[in-house]
Amino acid sequence: MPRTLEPETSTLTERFERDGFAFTPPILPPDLVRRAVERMDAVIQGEYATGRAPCSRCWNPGDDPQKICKIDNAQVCDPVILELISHPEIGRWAAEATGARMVQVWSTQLLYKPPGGETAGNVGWHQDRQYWKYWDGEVFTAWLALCDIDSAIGPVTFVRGSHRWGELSGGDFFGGDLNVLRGKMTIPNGAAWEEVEGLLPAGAMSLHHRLTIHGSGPNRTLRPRRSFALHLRTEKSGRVASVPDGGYASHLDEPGYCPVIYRA
Ligand SMILES: O=C(O)CCC(=O)C(=O)O
Repeated sequence: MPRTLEPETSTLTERFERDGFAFTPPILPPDLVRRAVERMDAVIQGEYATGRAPCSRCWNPGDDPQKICKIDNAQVCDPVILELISHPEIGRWAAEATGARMVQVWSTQLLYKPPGGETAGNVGWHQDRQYWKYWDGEVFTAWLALCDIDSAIGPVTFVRGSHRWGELSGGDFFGGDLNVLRGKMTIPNGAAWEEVEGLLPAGAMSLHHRLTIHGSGPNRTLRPRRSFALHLRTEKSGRVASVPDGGYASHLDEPGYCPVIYRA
């Protein structure tokens, strides 16, 4: 059974290192969250204020309304979304968690989990690293809550300490059956699988390590679950030139695509 974290006295850095994830208080201005929600809906409907399309979309108007909608790099479609993902507080907290001197957004995902409680909205257990072989070193994820995230809405759920288990096979972002996927992931002898839900008020953020196992279940509320996942890099990261990036790490020199959001 997933459980929530008890109140804690440890710092964000200690929690990130110990658990492989950490949560912030609300850090985004409510007005920015409100405007971003409006523009998120426009992008989902295929309306791009800049005239530029996202690099990929896994859901289009007319597709199954129960399915999770994932749109990659929507910051190029709309200046409000760029403003959201560039907010300096995101960089400041990400730097605090990791001790980084520089934080850059290198890719983003708009994630809309529709209400209705169907498993088509699930995100299967996975480690981000399995999709990021073209990076070496410090790359990780910040997940922005654009609405209140409670247990019923299908929060991102993290497996505590799994960032110490190395790279595992069997994970799949698009695998809808969390129990089947869990059975496919062989964890080290003696390790305990402890799930912790990322329960966040709107405007707050979770951070997770590239090896932390995470996924999310159905949205059993009547409200959509709205969020952005930002994939971040620090000065301790580097491209593995021999591994193709599918275009995902090819825009680092474009501030309107991959903004640097923190410098010490
Ligand atoms: O939004 C979710 O449920 C999962 C997001 C995710 O996989 C990520 O942020 O890396």
